[in-house]
Amino acid sequence: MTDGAARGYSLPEAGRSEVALDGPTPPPGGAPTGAPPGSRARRGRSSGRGGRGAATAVAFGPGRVNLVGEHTDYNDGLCLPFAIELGVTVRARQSPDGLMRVHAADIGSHDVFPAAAPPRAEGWRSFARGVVALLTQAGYPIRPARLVVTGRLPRGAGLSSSAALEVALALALLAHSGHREPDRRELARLLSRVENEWVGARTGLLDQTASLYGRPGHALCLDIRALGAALAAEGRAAGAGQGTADVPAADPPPAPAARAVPRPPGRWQVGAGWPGGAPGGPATAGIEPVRLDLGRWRLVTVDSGVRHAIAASGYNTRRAECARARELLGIGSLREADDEAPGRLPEPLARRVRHVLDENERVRLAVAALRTGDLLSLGRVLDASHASLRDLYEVSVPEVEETVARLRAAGAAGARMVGGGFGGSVLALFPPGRRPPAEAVRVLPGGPGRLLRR
Ligand code: GAF
Repeated sequence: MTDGAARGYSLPEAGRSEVALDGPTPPPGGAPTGAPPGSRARRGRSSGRGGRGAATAVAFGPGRVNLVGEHTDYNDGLCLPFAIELGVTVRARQSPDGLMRVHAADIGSHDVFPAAAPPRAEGWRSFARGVVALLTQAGYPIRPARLVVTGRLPRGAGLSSSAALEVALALALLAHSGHREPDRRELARLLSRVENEWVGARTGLLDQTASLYGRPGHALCLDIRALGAALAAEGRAAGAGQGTADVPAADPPPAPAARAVPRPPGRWQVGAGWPGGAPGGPATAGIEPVRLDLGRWRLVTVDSGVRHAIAASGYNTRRAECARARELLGIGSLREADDEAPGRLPEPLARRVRHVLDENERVRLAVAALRTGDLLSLGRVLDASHASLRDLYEVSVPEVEETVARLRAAGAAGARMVGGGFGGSVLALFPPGRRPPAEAVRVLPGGPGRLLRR
């Protein structure tokens, strides 16, 4: 990682110094594994305004893989991510001199800033500064701390090292400062604002929600509109999902030829909440765990080798295009767009909206495929999503295409780019008997961001 990296936090040498705390094993005394994040059982011990902080607080934030549902989160749509077992760990201890001191252990990089008023910075430094500033603003003043960051997630590889870092930072800092953990949906929003306001990437809620709500053995069907509506109904946040506050529309790029992606048939209702009666009550509306039972099949990721820095990539342009499409359609979010909406828009906006509509549908199809154990269909959904991201949303690059082709040639039943695009990793689903390439990394659904020690 360079100091100038716009987004995609990582510790490139972490593979050589993997921290024992990274991983799926819940710590002794950690949050009870049966309770969903955000439920009472998971909340911290001290008061919401800060009590006696922990002398040392250690927290883990997982990265994520998104099975399908790309570029739908900021359009109030559906996504199907899972938290992975790899992530970032942050250790917070008392600062000797009243300043925040951050040490990114594996890259030997440091930062020092006043906790009460962090100044702006570039690159990786903007994450810790932004988390401290926004937590303080939200009524969680942060005690000066010495922070050590370690981890194993590759930067810019589409596995959301940024959200992993933000989650680990927030959980460690809250515990160290003696604060009870806020509602995790609100925490996800706050951390997403770190990206928007401090890093310059107009990202949505997908990554932070996946990292905060991961559940071993499960993917999470996120309905961003339902999440926002539940928060609004509880008086916790204004508006519905993330599609309403946007950047101004950018000049649309020239339109290459569109390639139609077959619209998947059928509908499937999501939003039933946690199985067994939503133990977290309304706290879990819009977040539905879906068993990821792969049997002898394997999900792997392969890094395309192209780093993607979201703030600098076309991501913000895509988001602006969606905002413009909404404006032209006279709707508050693309979730309200009907099937004919693309026909009422100029290119490339029509293609962008077509992708969003189809991608929401693909999330429904993927959930249905997982429920029925139809992994061949899941593979086809991955392929269709990739084609749409390449041809309609236009966020692929040649190296990603080569990686997809290589994985398919190796026998993958489906392969697609993951994350914001313009580089990063490719996710592939391999049936039994087919061997992924040597550099492939198996990804398994792990638990949520959590305190490892306090
Ligand atoms: C990135 C963003 F951070 C997410 O909010 C999401 O939009 C994703 O790209 C694309 O689905 O990971």
